[in-house]
Amino acid sequence: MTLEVEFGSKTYENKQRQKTDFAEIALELRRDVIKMLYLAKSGHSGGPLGLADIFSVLFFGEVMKYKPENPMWEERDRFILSAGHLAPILYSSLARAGFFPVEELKTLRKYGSRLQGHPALDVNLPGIETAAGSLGQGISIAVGMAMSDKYLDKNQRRVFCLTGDGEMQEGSVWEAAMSASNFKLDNLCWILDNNDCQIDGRVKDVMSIYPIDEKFKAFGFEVINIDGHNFEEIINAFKTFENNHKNKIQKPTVIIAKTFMGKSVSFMQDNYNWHGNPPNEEQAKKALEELV
Ligand SMILES: Cc1ncc(C[n+]2csc(CCOP(=O)(O)OP(=O)(O)O)c2C)c(N)n1
Repeated sequence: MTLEVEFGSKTYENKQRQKTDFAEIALELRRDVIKMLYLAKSGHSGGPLGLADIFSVLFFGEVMKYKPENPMWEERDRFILSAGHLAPILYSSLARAGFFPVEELKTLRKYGSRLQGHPALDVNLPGIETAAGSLGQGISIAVGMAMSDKYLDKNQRRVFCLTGDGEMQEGSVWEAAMSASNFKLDNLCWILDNNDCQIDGRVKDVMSIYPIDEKFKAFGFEVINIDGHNFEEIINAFKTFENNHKNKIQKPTVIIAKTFMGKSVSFMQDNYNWHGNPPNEEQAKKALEELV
């Protein structure tokens, strides 16, 4: 019997929540990721699963300001997914936040879909601020946005940007880091997904980026190290960034989040072979059985 996949239509408000609420949302996001990847038959499973806890707080815990019914609201904070291949977790979060119908998640990577394998701009998917996928570029775009907010428009908006840890091997990210610090971008929150996995191995074995917190400190960042699966630590990290911005500390903030690729699916967790593969039917069934 083939696996029947339904997404339902449940959406969640962006508001202050208890840890148990975040756990419930993160579970829904992880289930979405498995269903989307199974239907798409291609794409990245591991990274998106590892980010569900952080995204549940970022999008549904009143961290970012946004209005799903008015995606281009002038006062919104912007989120840039520099590691564009992690798109499934962003699409799931945007759909569950009400930016577009949850049902559309089943079109991931299909011909003509607005949910391309990497975020695209020309498909006009609400909530997408820039195209991404060529690693190392999104963070520079985020720096440019933060500069224009702080110095040209002089507004109170913030820019949140997520890079992968393998992505840190791209030279351009370090130009972005140097610029963010040079231009005192206290409105920039850089989130580093530190799962120590990349496409073909452990980050420390392919080309080590460590000690990564010392490098960011040397570049002039306010550095916050967290367990990216501990809701209290995630919530506190974003609060610290909020205060850093309010207090105009004149430094960018980086949250270095220790995560597991494939988190919560036993046969995917901490296994880099799941960087860029979808589950087959049997694997999707098993994953969904575990994600309850
Ligand atoms: C400039 C560029 N080079 C190579 C790739 C191919 N690529 C996509 S994801 C990836 C690995 C990225 O590793 P990481 O940022 O750690 O992501 P994770 O494995 O945790 O999903 C590579 C090499 C790309 N998208 N862009």
